[in-house]
Amino acid sequence: MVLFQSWKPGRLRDQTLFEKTIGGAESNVAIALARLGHRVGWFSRLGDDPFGQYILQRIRGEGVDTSRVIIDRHAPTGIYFKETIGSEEPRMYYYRRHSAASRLSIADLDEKYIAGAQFLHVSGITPALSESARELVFHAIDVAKRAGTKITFDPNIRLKLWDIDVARPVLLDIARRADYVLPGLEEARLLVGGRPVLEVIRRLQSEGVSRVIVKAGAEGAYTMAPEGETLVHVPAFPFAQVVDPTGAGDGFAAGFISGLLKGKSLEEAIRRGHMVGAKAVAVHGDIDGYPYEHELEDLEKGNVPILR
Ligand code: KDG
Repeated sequence: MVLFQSWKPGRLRDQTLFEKTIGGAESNVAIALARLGHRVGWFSRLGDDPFGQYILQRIRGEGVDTSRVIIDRHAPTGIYFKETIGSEEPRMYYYRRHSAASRLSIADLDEKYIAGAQFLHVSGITPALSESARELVFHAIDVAKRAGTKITFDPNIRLKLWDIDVARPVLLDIARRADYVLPGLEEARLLVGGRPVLEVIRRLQSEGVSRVIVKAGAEGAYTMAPEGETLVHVPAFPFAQVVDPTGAGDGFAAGFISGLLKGKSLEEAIRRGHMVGAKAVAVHGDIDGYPYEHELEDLEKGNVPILR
């Protein structure tokens, strides 16, 4: 989607100036992975309009393969506005009903493309867009599973798009099929209930979800081996200030996938996820903070940047 965000905090209704940029969970992950030096593709449907052209240019400009993107002449590109009031979590206002992306369907999938990938990243947003988009997500997962492509899944629960009672069975169904499930703690609680992290993870496991990595913001992340007893805690990477938390979870997913692609252990991959997430929250915008590989390496080594 095209994202309109204002630099001045305050109610959306009082804003007069907006910056035009882009956002969207899956494209955020793709961009962050491309910056880390990985070969990555993203696909969707975009309207045959200036916003669609803009999104394509931006994502392509990041080095993401957009060759499977479909330009839809019959529906517009989705847009959204971000409202930031003080230190509250930003609020999103979506204009995406009947958008080109909501018309995604099984016929749009290049199965060989998915089968040729090492990872397929799925968000819980696309299945919320329409029945046909939901079918596409399940089909892509089936193709990936048959091909041995690993699946990462971030539930990205968006209650503005669907009711939790409708969302829950769909998201749990996807989670059961995924190799790595990356919910925020509150999202995991929405899915299965429970309070302490250990209880939440156990509940997800008893739902048939094999590997869960629960993100708990500044506390870090928690995971547990499928048959394990002990909770593994990976502390967050220290960050000075949260300017805008949007896009942090997508950054985490990208850092995590990047770590696995580099053959790192699960804990190291989670740490890499934290580092990308920490960079994301330090600036406005969903994608602006995602680091390049050399910046991440500096961070890992504790190198102090020369400023002047
Ligand atoms: O994870 C960040 C996304 O929420 C944001 O980029 C926009 O995809 C989006 C959504 O639907 O909220």
